[in-house]
Amino acid sequence: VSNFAIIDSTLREGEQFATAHFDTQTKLAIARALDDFGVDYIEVTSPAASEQSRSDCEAICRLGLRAKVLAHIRCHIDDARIAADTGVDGLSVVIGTSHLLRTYSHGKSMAAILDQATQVIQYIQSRGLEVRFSSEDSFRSDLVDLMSLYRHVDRLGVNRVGIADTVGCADPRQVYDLVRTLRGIVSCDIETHFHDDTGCAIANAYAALEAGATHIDTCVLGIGERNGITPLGGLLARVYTAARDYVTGKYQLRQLGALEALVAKAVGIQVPFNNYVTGSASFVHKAGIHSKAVLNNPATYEVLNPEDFGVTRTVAIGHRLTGWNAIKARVDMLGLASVVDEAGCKEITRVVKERADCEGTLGLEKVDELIREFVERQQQQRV
Ligand code: HCA
Ligand code: CU
Repeated sequence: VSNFAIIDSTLREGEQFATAHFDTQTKLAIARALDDFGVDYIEVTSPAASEQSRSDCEAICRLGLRAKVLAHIRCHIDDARIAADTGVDGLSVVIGTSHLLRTYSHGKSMAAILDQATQVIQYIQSRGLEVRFSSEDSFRSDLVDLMSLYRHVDRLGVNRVGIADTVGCADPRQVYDLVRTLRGIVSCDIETHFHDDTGCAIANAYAALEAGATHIDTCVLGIGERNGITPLGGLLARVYTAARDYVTGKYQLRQLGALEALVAKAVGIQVPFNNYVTGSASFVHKAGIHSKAVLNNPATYEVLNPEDFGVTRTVAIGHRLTGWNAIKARVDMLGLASVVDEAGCKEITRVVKERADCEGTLGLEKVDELIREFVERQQQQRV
């Protein structure tokens, strides 16, 4: 899993998110932030979608980013012509292949899809651009039809084929099997795209990497159609556990929080409390047993090092599950180690638990106050 490229689709799939509407300045800001973060590709909305989409695509290309810019298009020659003139590095072509989409969406047979794909791919190649060919709803498409289509486009010399779980129905085992099968059929790169309707978007992306996928689609915060796709931060957290040096070496992980804040603001949402890495609760340790161990060695209850991602851990101490080791760490932090011994810490812990039992969780200031009151009482007794 330690050699793959990220195709971030916040400016394409993400634009399909319920509350998204990016103006030009916002698109440019997001594109720059993605580039600074280090994603390999930035995918943008089809320039054929609207006049503004077309000129915004050109503006993004003019930024001269290190990341390659891809325009997402329907498998249609008119869309390809418009997109090829914008200055993008490549085109991501997609067409629905499942029976449902062929019947209720575009109405084309597999033979007609093959013809159309050939025309569009050859046109894009004649323009000297990178080309990816992907099928929508891959997991509900006929396997034999799908594989013969991919074999055909691979022979045409596409740079990548893509598989998409458009409806979020696939599980990691199915993903592994499909990508493995495809790996044996095409020689080009393999891109994958996973929706999160049933909570498998990160696990599926990871399974795809294990099976030989080379490119993964993400969106910042996982935004996209319905409840979105594989989140950029969550995917990197997952891969980090297996290939830390690769992930920390390639991506500016410390910028994740700022990148997410930018996108959250642009679409008018809050970063969820349980968001991977950057959620408000993601590095809060609470139970006394956990706190003690984390204070001794954070690896006991942390599989991600928050410092690598530019976030900090908190050991919550003002509650009834607290422990004296956690209180002692606070005492030390306040520079009171020489005046509060172990017995003192245990006494303060008893008071914190008693207060929390009747008042609920105590803020850090309240805990500090209880520590200082204890110190004062002790000093008075000495006088
Ligand atoms: C879409 C559908 C898509 C395409 C994915 C791809 C999907 O909104 O056009 O191009 O690989 O989920 O199938 O996002
Ligand atoms: Cu999608």
